[in-house]
Amino acid sequence: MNTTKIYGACPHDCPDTCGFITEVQNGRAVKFYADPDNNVTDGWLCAKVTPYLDHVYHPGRLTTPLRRTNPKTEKPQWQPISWAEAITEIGTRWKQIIEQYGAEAILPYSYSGTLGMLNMGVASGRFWNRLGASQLERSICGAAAEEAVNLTLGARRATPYHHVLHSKLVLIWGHNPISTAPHFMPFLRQAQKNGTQLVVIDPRRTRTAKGADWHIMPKPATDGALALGLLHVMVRDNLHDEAWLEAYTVGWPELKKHLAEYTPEKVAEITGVSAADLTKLAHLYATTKPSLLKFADGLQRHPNGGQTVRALCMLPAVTGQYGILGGGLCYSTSGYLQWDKEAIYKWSESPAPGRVVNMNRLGAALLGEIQNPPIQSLYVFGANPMSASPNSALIAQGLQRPDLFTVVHELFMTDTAEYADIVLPATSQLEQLDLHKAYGQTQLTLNEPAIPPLGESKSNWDVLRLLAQEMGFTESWLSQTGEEVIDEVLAATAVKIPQLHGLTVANLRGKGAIKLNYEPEIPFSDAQFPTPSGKVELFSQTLAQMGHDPLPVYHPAGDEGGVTAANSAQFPPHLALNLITGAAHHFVTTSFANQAKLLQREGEPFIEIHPADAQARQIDHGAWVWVENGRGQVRLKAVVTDGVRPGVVVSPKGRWGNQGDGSHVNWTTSDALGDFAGQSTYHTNTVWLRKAVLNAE
Ligand SMILES: Nc1nc2c(c(=O)[nH]1)N[C@H]1C(S)=C(S)[C@@H](COP(=O)(O)OP(=O)(O)OC[C@H]3O[C@@H](n4cnc5c(=O)[nH]c(N)nc54)[C@H](O)[C@@H]3O)O[C@H]1N2
Ligand SMILES: Nc1nc2c(c(=O)[nH]1)N[C@H]1C(S)=C(S)[C@@H](COP(=O)(O)OP(=O)(O)OC[C@H]3O[C@@H](n4cnc5c(=O)[nH]c(N)nc54)[C@H](O)[C@@H]3O)O[C@H]1N2
Ligand code: SF4
Ligand SMILES: [Mo]
Repeated sequence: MNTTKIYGACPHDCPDTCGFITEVQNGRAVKFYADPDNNVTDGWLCAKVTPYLDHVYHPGRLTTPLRRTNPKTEKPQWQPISWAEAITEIGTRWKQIIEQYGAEAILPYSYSGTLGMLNMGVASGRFWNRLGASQLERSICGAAAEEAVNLTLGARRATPYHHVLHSKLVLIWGHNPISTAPHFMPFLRQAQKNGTQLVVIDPRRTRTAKGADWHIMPKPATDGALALGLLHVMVRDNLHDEAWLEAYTVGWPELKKHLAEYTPEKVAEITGVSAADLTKLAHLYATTKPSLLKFADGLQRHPNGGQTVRALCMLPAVTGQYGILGGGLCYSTSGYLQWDKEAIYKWSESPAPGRVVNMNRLGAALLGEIQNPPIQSLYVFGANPMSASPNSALIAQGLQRPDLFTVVHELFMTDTAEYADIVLPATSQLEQLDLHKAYGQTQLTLNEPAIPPLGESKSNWDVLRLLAQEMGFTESWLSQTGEEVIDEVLAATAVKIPQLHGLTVANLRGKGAIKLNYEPEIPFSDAQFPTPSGKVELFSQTLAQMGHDPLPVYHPAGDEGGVTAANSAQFPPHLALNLITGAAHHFVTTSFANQAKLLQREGEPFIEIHPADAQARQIDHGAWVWVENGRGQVRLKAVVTDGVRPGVVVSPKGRWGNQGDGSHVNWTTSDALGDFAGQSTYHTNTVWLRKAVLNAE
């Protein structure tokens, strides 16, 4: 039988952006595996994506548009409808809403279901801008860190994974790459075999921490103080690189003065890390060169996350480690290639930008925080806010509004889709064209459709083209094919990034990933920092102008936990715990948490609790517990372990309520915003635990 091999790219929210190959016979994918020639993927895919055909051919795939036939307060009932009916109905409702309230009453809500340039980037820009819809502040993930790194270094550039082979010390800070950036690990393990030391800083003994030489467990959200304490010791003990600081930074005198207050004793009190350990780590980091600092976004999902990341970025500067092979910072490569904004968004041909709605405040926004006009329609694609966004109870309440017209474009009947008026079936990555850059490496990978769309499913871009036509928009950039869009964006971006010159969909076909080489390969080894001063900004005038402290400061993070006078007896302060809900090993946020084999491997929804905390609440290992606060509750199975620090409990994100008993960890998480960029603050989450009666309540 005829077999074709099609190259693709993993679209999920992961820095690795692996290349893969699908073998197709008679329009059906029969084999799926890593591209052996891709130097990041290196012949293997992670546990989540290896069984991808189970995802693509999952029996729960949506195959036709659906219209809801009962109230949104009830279990949904659906009637299959044609695409023509669905599009007409959406267009009719939107025209009425625009006439009565204006286009800002429509809110598109998308995030990282796919990271493709076409189906995420262009699909969340062009059509919505032309419509004049509300703008979504996309701050659920790493907005504060991005801003902190950009303001300090001028751009997000990162050492290639393999440079860790040159590091003598690796400091992984609030990051769990075994689960979240798996292709970094073989390089790290090789380095460790060659003698590189690994220090992990995380309140949880993660899979990554288990392989460390030294695991430090600070109190959550105190890392800013920890970093400032390390810097204090370095300066006190004259381990800093004065010459480097003078040549390549601004604000060193101010920072030096500011560090005086972060004494080891005070920092020990704040962080729970002893003064002796703090001093030891400061000496280790400052004297073992090159040393690589690696963090991602989990660390900064706290109210003080922006300033925390600022403080961390000072470490390589104070020790003169930026620009050194095997040293510096490995955060994100996103700054190397930014698509031409006009080609993506078409602002110059659209009405003035609509008002901005912070995605972390979805529930509150739907319930009246956003007025003039109120949100009357929500269009969700590539996101699952009922499971992934914070404070689920409020989102559920908002989505139940009878006057809200909700459209959800999805592959599956997610918790969010269950609140839709209209559900539209989406293609999977094997059925759609897209182009992928990465945030952990610098390859560019074309994803070619390997198989025809399942059922009547359509890609994000194809649906938006239909909607543009329905709304009467005649601009050619709203009717272009995916291939035409990608070619246009490539050509427009090549003007500034010559590495893209001449690239088109046609000539990327059949090639897999191509590596884009940026100069210099060691980030900042040319000592060019694209900040306003051209230097590392220890002191940031820009931050001062934005009303922030221009020096990295530590402020304690707090969460009222929704505790009110009415329920305060139920939630006594001395029994409060901080719940951290980081990445699950077998899901990407909520993607894959409906796949039987992966669910089985992840096990029952659990919460890790320290033996002392378990004992104080009479919770036995394996018991079901209610985890609750004033926002909501979730039932989880207790895992009693010293793998979390006392006072901290851990339960991974990602579960769907409709696969279990209705709730999940985000029923407890806070929708308060962080210090920078409207950042989410999931991990500052005060909860209380109590035994669930008879293990079955
Ligand atoms: N398997 C898998 N991979 C993923 C994802 C997934 O869901 N599953 N999600 C993807 C996405 S969307 C992202 S943004 C990245 C995130 O990548 P990471 O940042 O590596 O992942 P997280 O688990 O969110 O957070 C990392 C660690 O931060 C720790 N942490 C939380 N608060 C603090 C703190 O105050 N101090 C310190 N020191 N540590 C703290 C947590 O315990 C956790 O172990 O991963 C991506 N990759
Ligand atoms: N408690 C807690 N919650 C968190 C976090 C945390 O650390 N703790 N992390 C947050 C972070 S870092 C992130 S990035 C967010 C991610 O939040 P979301 O972007 O909402 O991510 P997912 O939950 O993976 O939902 C993506 C959805 O898009 C769908 N999808 C995939 N591909 C396509 C497509 O091509 N078209 C369409 N129409 N749909 C598609 C998938 O089926 C899936 O249901 O979650 C956040 N949620
Ligand atoms: S989720 Fe990450 S590691 Fe897994 S296949 Fe996709 S890009 Fe690779
Ligand atoms: Mo994320």
